[in-house]
Amino acid sequence: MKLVKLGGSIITDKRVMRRFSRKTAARLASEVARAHEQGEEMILVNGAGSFGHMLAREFELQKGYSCPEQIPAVAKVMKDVRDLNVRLLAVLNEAGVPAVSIPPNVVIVNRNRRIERFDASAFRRHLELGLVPVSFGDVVPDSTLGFSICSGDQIMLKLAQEMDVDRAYFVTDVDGVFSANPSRNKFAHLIPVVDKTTLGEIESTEASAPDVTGGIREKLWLGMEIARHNVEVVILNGSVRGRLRDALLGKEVICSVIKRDGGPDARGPAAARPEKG
Ligand code: IP8
Repeated sequence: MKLVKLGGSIITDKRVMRRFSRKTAARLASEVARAHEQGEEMILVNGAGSFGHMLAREFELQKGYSCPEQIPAVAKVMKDVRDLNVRLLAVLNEAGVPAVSIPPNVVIVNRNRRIERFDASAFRRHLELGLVPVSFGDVVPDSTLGFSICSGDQIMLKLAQEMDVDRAYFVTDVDGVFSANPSRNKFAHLIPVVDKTTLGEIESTEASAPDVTGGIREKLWLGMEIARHNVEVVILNGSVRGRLRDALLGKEVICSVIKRDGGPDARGPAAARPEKG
């Protein structure tokens, strides 16, 4: 099975509150559809982008409950991220992907910001019917903090632990993991194979304030954890037409890869070649 996370930076305009990048999302949906036609099971996850991070940061929702004023903000963020997920479902269904929503707040309970309970059967039941489950970064109940944020990346990790996953694709708006921010540092270069040693060399590549769910290091740490479950992690640029489709179909694409277990079967430097099927 393949997992695909469509990041908030690619399906929303992160600078403008609640702006859905419909055209890009529709194109990516058609690329997912091409891969889905091949018959492989898929689970999708979408990030929150400007439908979640801005308001969550303003009300410090990532810290958990601190005052009653947060509660209307919790409801608002949960409505907004649900709205984004439904918009994504619409373009996926239009493209021919039988996508259904799995809302995190009903299948996940956190404990101190980490997933404590996860109902994988909700995903399995839909997969058995030939549907494509789509979950998303959300606010969820938290047994110590009242509520907290569960990122799409954390859901990807949980799915890698619980399901029979071969590859996990992270679709962003850059070619992969860079040594530094390429728009600010002319010496920045793409890191084709990311492992624990390269992690220490990566300068923060955040364009602005980091997401409430953490910066590049937190995201890469989660990527390494996913790889420890015998899953190859591919980080690629969804703003380049056809790149996600080609990667899903097993073609060579420009990207960064975290090898299974960060291990010895490291392949080719400038591009990754995911195996067919
Ligand atoms: O965009 C964040 O999910 P992410 C969810 O996958 C909220 O990190 C509510 C900000």
